[in-house]
Amino acid sequence: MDNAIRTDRSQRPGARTDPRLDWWRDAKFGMFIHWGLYAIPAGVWNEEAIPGIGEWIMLRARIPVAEYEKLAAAFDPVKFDAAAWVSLAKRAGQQYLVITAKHHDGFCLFDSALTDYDIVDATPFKRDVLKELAEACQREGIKLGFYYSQTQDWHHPDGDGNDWDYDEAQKDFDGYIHNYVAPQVRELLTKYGPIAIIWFDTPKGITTEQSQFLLDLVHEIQPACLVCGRLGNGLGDYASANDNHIPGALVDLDWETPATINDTWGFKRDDHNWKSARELIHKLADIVSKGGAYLLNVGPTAEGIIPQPSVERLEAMGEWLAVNGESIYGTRPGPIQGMDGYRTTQKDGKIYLHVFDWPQGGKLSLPKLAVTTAHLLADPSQQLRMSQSGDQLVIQGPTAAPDLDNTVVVLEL
Ligand code: FHN
Repeated sequence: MDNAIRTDRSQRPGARTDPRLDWWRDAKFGMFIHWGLYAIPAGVWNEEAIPGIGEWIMLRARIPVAEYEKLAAAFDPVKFDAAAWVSLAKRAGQQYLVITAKHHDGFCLFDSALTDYDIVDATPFKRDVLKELAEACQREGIKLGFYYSQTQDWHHPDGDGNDWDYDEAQKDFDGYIHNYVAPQVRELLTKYGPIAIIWFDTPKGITTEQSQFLLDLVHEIQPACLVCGRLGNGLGDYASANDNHIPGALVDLDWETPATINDTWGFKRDDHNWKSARELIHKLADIVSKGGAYLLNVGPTAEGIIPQPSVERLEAMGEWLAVNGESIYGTRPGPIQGMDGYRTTQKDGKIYLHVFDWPQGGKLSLPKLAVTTAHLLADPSQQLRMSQSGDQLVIQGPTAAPDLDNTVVVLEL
């Protein structure tokens, strides 16, 4: 067991059998969206670059609520286009989308009756972006999930985390969970159609009773809705790896890695540390070969634009998936694990061998497998020559690398 996978109830006997997760077990690849007021300062406060991830700027710079709140009046993302975001997810080959309905700063991207600190009541934009996204996702057949920060809320006087405006000792956290979080979760689950996932995060000191109460609430309103294991106290429908963490070996659980394309989640002007498309394609294959799902983040700007480097990388992943998606979607971990530079997935009597660095001369040496034929997934018309040598299966592929990112060889059993 990988100790960086946060535990949840899917570790109990019967793990991986709950049919409510069937679609998610096959989906493998989702789009995460971190978007909120923090996109305006974009990592800079009072002309000072604030270190760390962009959406944490309020805490890192200890910005008083009265100051931070003013950002709402300036939040006018006129270039926001729900259809364009969902279309990018589609082009990338992503099957589900999870957006920050409320992050730790407490600002709500939806029209909530519980507060005026939301996009409809507090900004000149006045549009409920979750509603627009829900409609676009419905049209395009993308499953929609909402990220909701259940414990930390730096704006709410009783939420966790803000000790610069509020006295921690005076906080009524249980009241906040029951009278604010719960009704907001109910809004999210009753106003936007079928919701695939509620992605809770940073449980911190939430009690077992409070986590259980939220879990029951979600399942009572929408029984099919999955709850991310970051609800806390070992509760939730699937496990969550630490941010950007990929386990070293197969993990026999339902699990997901949330990850960034650069370093931040929320948009940061100065973060140009972009992973390459090749690296991201490897990470996707690596995660799927170990039984997980990849929830890959974009952080749109304050205008509502997904940064171009993210778009380019996601499109490149989509191009790779358009050819090689059969080796990812609906697969399960393959029989060869732990071989450097190779990953395997499998489905329907086929093993998909992912070759990250094509060997010089095109000769692939694998542990012996009862394989009848081999061909490139990108070119089924050409059978590859195979031979057994000792306890090795040797496959002769083209001498030049067929795909510089990741060549998939199909081995038929
Ligand atoms: O604190 C958050 C962070 O801002 C971001 O939302 C990530 C995404 O997985 N989760 C928390 C840190 O683990």
